[in-house]
Amino acid sequence: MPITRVGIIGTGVMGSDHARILASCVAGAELAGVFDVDQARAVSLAEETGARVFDGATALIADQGIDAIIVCSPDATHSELALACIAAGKPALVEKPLASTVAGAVDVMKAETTGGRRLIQVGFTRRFDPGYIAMKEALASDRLGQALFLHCIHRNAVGPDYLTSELVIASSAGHEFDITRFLLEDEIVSATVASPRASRLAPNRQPQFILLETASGVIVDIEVFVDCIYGYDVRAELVCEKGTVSLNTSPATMLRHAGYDGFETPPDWRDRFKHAYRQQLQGWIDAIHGMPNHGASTWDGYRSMKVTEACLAACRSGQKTAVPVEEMPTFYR
Ligand code: ISE
Repeated sequence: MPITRVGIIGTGVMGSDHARILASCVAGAELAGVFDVDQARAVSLAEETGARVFDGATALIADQGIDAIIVCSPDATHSELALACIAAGKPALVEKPLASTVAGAVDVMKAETTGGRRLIQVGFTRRFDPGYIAMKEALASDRLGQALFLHCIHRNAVGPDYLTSELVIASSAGHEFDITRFLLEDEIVSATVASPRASRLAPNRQPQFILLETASGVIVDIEVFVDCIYGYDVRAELVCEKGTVSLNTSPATMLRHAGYDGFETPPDWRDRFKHAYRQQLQGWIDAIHGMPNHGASTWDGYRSMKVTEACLAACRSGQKTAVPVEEMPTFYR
């Protein structure tokens, strides 16, 4: 089996998680290099995993000992690093969002199309979650009839300080935009956003309630609340003509202890989507080795950015904002 030597740019929460998954349970890959602007953080991960420490993202991408790259640096650097990977002709798994603006996503799409090779996979991990996959299969089986509503809830225990109300849309709600497109195989055509008052425990950003319409006429509502305190809670229910299908949020075991009866809510997404993160990395490596790629493409990253920008405009205007539909380029079919 060929071995792909992977380099990771950004060794914070997600970079370290990917590194540990790669080092422990992905076949056909090895973690070969890491870079972080905080060198001490990169060194500590390198000591744990045996990877080499690089002193710059450019050096890591160009190095002959690195075959493929995972980009986990701050969101604002994603598109620039994706462009550098394309220029070097190396596959990259780029954490979501693909870019911080639609223009940035367009640049990546143009470069990839011009290069003539699909090199970028966007880290929309939920596409690898068994729950969402089962929802998609239930809809496709036609037992339920056509979809009418998709209800989504996205709650984090405590969001990081840098997450503003606006960044929450790209960073958190972006997952919901992508999973809507994945589940319904439909495009989002409009967005409206309303916000309640801020929680007194997180006065610097507001929760969001996003209402989307799809081209075929499905209504999608999304609650995004990144400061719910009690844990990581992601839910989805698809309401169709003859029934519904929803994510089962309870884990395999229930706990009864000291007056408590129920299941524990995971602290964050790494635990909740543990299986999906592994499948995503294995799928990415398998695709590099020639298997079909089931991950989100640059086109998917671009369409999510279009919805993000429409939501930002809707926040400012208080109006429903259109997301013009475009035909998917043949290159991405
Ligand atoms: C984070 O980047 C994620 O990917 C999580 O899934 C999401 O819940 C969180 O809000 C984001 O900041």
